[in-house]
Amino acid sequence: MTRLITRRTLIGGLAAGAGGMLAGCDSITQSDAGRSVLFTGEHIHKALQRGLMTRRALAREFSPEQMSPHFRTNGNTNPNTPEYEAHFANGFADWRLRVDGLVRRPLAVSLAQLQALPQRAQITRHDCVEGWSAIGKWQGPRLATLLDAARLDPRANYVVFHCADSFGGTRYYESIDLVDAYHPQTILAWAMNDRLLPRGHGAPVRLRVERQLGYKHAKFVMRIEAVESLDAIGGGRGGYWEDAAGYAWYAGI
Ligand SMILES: Nc1nc2c(c(=O)[nH]1)N[C@H]1C(S)=C(S)[C@@H](COP(=O)(O)O)O[C@H]1N2
Ligand SMILES: [Mo]
Repeated sequence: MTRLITRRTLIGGLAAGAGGMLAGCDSITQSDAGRSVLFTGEHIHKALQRGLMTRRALAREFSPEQMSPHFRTNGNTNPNTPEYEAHFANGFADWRLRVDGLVRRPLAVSLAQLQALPQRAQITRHDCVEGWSAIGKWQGPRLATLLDAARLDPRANYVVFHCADSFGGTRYYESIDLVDAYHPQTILAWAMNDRLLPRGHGAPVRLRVERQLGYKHAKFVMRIEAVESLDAIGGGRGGYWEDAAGYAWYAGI
């Protein structure tokens, strides 16, 4: 698959560009060719910086009065497995969110621990590719907090979400790069509209990645895996709908 720019390569690229510009500046600017090379370098530098700034921009947040009176569910609304039912029946007391893959300290996090981490709440608009939107309030810890606690390996480029539900025997999965993983509004929501996340919306925890379309917001997240490449995940396109229906991996809005 096409490898989109990740935080590491982008920052590496910017640093290399800046170093190149400083070194040997005087001799290069003597010639017209040198000036155009410099100009091009600066141009690329600015374009990269602009791209990164765009990716880091916040999604619009709304006021409580703007919240949708009804927020519909979509896709799977219940994993329908005995394991999930058992977890649901006892309020996910024995459930653990695993954080593993390219991390130095794999984690198994309880719902109570997720609730005890520093929280972020946001009222945002969810846009589904099928043509509906709804405004809701989401609360949970930032994904960044968990990835830092797990000590993400520098080789990691993507974060994969493994879910409890399936379509025709294939578990739902999604992935994002590190720019989105560390975006301030990217949270693991265990609360919606000031209540525990309902089953249909992905209990006990679902991803909110506010700069992207609805199908990226994985529900029923059981495991978070840090990987270097998406090639070995499912069909290699980084997500259930990406593999099954050719949806775009980067679904920016
Ligand atoms: N695990 C899982 N996550 C999922 C889906 C799904 O079927 N299974 N559907 C996606 C789609 S297409 C949308 S629009 C949203 C719907 O979220 P909602 O049910 O809270 O409205 O979840 C996304 N995440
Ligand atoms: Mo969707």
